[in-house]
Amino acid sequence: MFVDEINLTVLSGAGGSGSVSFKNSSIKSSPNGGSGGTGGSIKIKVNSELHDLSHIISNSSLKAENGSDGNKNFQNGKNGEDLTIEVPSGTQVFVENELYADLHERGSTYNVIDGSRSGRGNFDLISKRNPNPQICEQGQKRQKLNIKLLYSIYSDLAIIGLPNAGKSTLISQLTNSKAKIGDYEFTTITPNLGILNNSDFKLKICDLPGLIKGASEGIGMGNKVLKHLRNTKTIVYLLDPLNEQYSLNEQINLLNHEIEEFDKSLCKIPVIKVVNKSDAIEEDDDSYVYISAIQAEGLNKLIKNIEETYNKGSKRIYEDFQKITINSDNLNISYEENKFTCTGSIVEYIIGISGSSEEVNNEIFYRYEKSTIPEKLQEEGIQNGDTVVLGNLEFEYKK
Ligand SMILES: Nc1nc2c(ncn2[C@@H]2O[C@H](COP(=O)(O)OP(=O)(O)OP(=O)(O)O)[C@@H](O)[C@H]2O)c(=O)[nH]1
Ligand SMILES: [Mg+2]
Repeated sequence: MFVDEINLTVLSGAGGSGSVSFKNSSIKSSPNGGSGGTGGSIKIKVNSELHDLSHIISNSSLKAENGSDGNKNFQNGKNGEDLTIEVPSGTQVFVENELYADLHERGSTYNVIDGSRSGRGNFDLISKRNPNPQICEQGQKRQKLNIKLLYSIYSDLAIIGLPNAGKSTLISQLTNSKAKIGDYEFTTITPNLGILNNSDFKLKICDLPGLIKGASEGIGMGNKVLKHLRNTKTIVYLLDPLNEQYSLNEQINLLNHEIEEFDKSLCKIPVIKVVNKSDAIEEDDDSYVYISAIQAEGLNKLIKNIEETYNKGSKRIYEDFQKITINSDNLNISYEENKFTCTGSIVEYIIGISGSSEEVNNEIFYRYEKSTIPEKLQEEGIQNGDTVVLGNLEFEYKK
């Protein structure tokens, strides 16, 4: 079954924690605790051998490997393996309905979430301020993101029209495609692909499900059809003179309108207006190409027209687009009854320390003072005597 849309939850690997150890354990000198390994990242990579998303399980949770913890004697933890999701070229990545990546190039890789930060061991924490640390950092937890993958087929020519216009009949005549044909509406529910092999001319053709009024708002299979126009070079409007509801002109207006409403940029793709079922009507308008798909009449003329339009059309260039997803340094402050609760990855970093309790507290306050939190708290209107909450730590605010 052809799959062109998938929702997924992805989680980066957690960072490994550092360790506290000493060469001389009786007097706790010469720190030699190793650091944790970084967690694995989540990546999305184009594999041009793929032609849909059916190899990915919808609504599943995909996790990268955790980094392992550091150990005594300078043993650093191993980094977690990245998890790479392979997708066909022509895949878009959405986070909360916002486009984050549009992947076209072979091998192109999008970093959805970086692996979580590792914690340093007491050897890596040696500093002038603390030459003999008895503390280490904990690794950062997994970062989670809900994403949607959307695949749009590449084609040289897409055939669109109202239900029953004869689109599947036409692709079956032009190519090797075995598209299902029926005298009822919505016979086609997923796109059919076929190759037209015409001596020096080879075209990938796509037959799409029928479009109806309101398609751009998702009526019928509307946006599932329209999104496949994103990666096509030429469009055939296949018009049905036997349609009892819409005249030829009304069919053109309907198709133009739905495409424009869905995505204005698709209006630039050259369109050939083809009237099918010429076996059943009089041909009386030069602005159309008349064919009878069922009787294979007028197809050579149509192929010539497609060839000319295709060659004349500006060659569409598909460029990758990528933007960074997770801002790893985030801070949220909530306020209730003189209590300012701070959460986010900055806070996790500040309080993620273990070891000797006195040193842990000193280090937390040192990091807190150096961070942007005091300034942000002032902006939020904190007063002396109010309470600051960082994780499970509460203290009185003093300017
Ligand atoms: N008279 C006549 N009938 C045709 C012609 N082409 C297709 N048909 C008939 O029209 C009906 C619909 O054909 P399909 O090819 O399934 O149409 P479609 O546009 O793919 O339909 P959907 O997938 O439902 O949108 C079938 O009964 C075909 O036999 C033609 O050139 N002349
Ligand atoms: Mg069909």
